[in-house]
Amino acid sequence: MSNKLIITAAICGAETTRKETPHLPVTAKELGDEARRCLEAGASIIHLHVRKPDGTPTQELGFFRDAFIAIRDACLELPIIQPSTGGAVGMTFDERAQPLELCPEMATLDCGTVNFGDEIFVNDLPMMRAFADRMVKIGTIPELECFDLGHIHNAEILIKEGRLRGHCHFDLVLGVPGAMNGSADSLFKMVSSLPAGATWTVAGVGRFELPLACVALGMGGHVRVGLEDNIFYRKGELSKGNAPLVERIVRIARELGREPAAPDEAREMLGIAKNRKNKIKFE
Ligand code: KMH
Ligand code: ZN
Repeated sequence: MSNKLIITAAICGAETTRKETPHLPVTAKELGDEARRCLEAGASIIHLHVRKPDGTPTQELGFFRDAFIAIRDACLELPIIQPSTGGAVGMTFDERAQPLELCPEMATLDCGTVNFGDEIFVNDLPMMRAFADRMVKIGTIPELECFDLGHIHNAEILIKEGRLRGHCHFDLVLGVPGAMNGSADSLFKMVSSLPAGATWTVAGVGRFELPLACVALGMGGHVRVGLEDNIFYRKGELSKGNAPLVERIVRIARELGREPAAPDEAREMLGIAKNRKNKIKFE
């Protein structure tokens, strides 16, 4: 089993605004350039949301296609482009599913309804089943996003129903107000509840991003950082983009004897065939 570290860069998100940070990439060109900087810094997965020019979150296919092309054209080596099927709170299944038209190598599959700040992010089981079936049909690997302990058990329902076969990769998102908090104890509980053989990434929200990443590095997990989850480099200091957050994780990981995985190494660790990228529908 590889000791390498898969770093996901969540470069844009649906909630972070340009008002909060001027470093947020919004246009396809900005997303492409930001993905290149993150790849060069050591990320192998780009978790992707897209925006309209005024910054409004959207799941429209055209915006995703433009961003996919911009990322492909900007990067020397193609990272795993992982579009969100979560979108923004309040979007319908049909809206959210649009990026699957591009046959991505990987996409998020949100594993349960959850309080999301003052709002509710709805992911009922019928919706989860529909996303899982669509992804299996087109050969897209789901990243099972869990915001709470019960979400892992929801994913297990999909596994028991035979909807998810093969390797499972989880993204444990901790620190969303209203969901599982950002303590190390929460991470331990989540990890000890995962099905045998699963791999996992931690995404700590806000001030929990760095400490949870450090815990995950020591536990053998993988790490997600980026302006979707956290806009600060340190207290009171905005991160000048996503790459400085990736670079810091690489420095810490190397001290612990963990090298960042290149995209093809990450593909192998996640059970994505090397030539699967040829099936992405860029045009
Ligand atoms: N924007 C959040 C409501 C995902 O990407 O799948 C949902 C989200 C999860 O970001
Ligand atoms: Zn997301």
